[in-house]
Order: sequence, then structure tokens, then C-alpha cells
Amino acid sequence: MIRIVGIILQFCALLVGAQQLGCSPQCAQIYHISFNTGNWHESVEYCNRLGLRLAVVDTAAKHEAVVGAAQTTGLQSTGFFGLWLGASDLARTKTYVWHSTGEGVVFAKWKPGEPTGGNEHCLNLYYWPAIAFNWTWNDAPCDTRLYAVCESDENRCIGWN
Ligand SMILES: [Ca+2]
Repeated sequence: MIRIVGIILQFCALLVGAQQLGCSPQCAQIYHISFNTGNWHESVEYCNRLGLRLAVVDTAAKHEAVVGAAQTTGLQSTGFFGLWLGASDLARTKTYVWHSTGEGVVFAKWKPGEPTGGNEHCLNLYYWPAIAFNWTWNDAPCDTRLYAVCESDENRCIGWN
């Protein structure tokens, strides 16, 4: 038994050593941003086709990570950039739920005054400074055409250096 534990510890030490030497791949990507726009349902389907899901952004850290991934595309340079996130209130109006987990939206980064409701039932992230959206959340009509933010189902790495 002691011998087995010793072998496991040696193996772990080798792995740590390899990482320190840069021998093992480093995670470079948690989120995938679509190359084209689509409505909210198309975006759900797009992520699913990749074996991913529309992003569940249930913590401030994940929100910041999504914003960081979006910024690397450079698409915000036009002054307008909208991305679908994985929640809606389509099942019950005014109750936002993360589509792929069934969990209610608790952490939120709504722009003050949002969600406005009406015919707007799908959650998106906007960079649209002309109307005071600075990487903040909005409810939009689900047929609006925006980019998708996809992630793995456990917020795992999907791209390596
Ligand atoms: Ca709205």
C-alpha cells in the first residue's frame, strides 16, 4: 500500500514538474464566440452542435471572463457588440432561468432599468456605449441577431496553447 502511494506521489511530482517547465498545454480558451450572428434559439443550437452550451454566467468572475473573451474578438470597435447568454424568461415571464441547468438567474449584471420586459425574453450582453450599455445585460426580443457565447457544460477548457 505504501509503495502504491509512493508511486502516485512520484507521478504527481512529475506532472507538476512538467507544468513548471511548460511541457503541458495551458488553457487558452474557456469560451467560444460564434463567427456569425443568429437569433437566441439558433445560438442555443449552434453551441449544442459544437458539444457546448450557451454560456451560463452565474458569477461575477464568469461575467468578467465572458467580457474578456468578447473583447479579444475586437468586434466592439464598431461601437456595438451584442452576445446571447444562456438564459430566458420564455417559460415564465419575468423569471429568468439558465436554459441548460434549470437554475434561476441570481447573479446578474443588468444595466439599470433592465430587464424591460414586453416582447423581450432572451438574455444578452451588450457593449453599446451610445445607449449606456458597457458590457451589461439586457433582455432583447429572441429573434434579434447577435453572436453566441458558448462554453463546455462544466466551464472547462476548450482551447489550449
Ligand atoms: Ca431590454
